[in-house]
Amino acid sequence: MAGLQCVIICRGNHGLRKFAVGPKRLDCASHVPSLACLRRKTAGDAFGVLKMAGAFKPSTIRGELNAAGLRFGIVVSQFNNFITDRLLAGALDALERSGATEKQIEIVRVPGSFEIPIIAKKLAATNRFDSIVCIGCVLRGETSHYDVVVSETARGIQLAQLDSGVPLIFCVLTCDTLEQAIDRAGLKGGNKGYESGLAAVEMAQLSRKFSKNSARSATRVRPRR
Ligand code: INI
Repeated sequence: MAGLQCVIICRGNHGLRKFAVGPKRLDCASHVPSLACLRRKTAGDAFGVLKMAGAFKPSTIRGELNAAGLRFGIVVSQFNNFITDRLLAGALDALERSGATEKQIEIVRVPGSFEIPIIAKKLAATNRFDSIVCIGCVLRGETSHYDVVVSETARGIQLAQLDSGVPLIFCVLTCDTLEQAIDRAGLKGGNKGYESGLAAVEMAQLSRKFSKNSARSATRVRPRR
């Protein structure tokens, strides 16, 4: 197993990071360190891995929350605009607080969530954007229409980002009731638009680090020992 490397992908303060393992511990059948494998290895001592994490800190690549020099697209669905306008305001707030100016942002309005993927894909193909926020709100009705719109919107956005290589941020609320949507557009559940704006900055920065043509190569953050 000597020489094998593994990369743990996690976001922010995600607890999984503490379970990161490297070559020294890769002695199970598969060299991909699954949590199940880790649990087996710690044999009932759930804190064994956590204890080890103090001394074992692989380098980590992160996207800074700094929008300077980045360009953002925002595709907003008009359907349920009572909600989507609030999500848009949240996303713009996050971009502005991250240092973006109006000139760095372009907003495109589409009729409904179902139309988001094609426009996001076209925007991505222009090469003008480092990341694109996709904003919509789908509310469950009495028929299966909801399920079709939700699944096709999510599938379309994922396909478009994988095809284009431009990060597309999924800010499409899928709620059973209007109340649930209101909670997530600025009330009890925070504002998902704001979270998406931050994700757009983080993903744009990360994406630049991994882009072949980028002058800035991936700089690793070395943890302090
Ligand atoms: N579009 C939404 O964004 N949210 C909804 O809740 C919704 N419902 O419930 O129908 C919705 N439908 C419209 C759809 O996205 C398309 O715009 C339409 O089907 C035309 O293609």
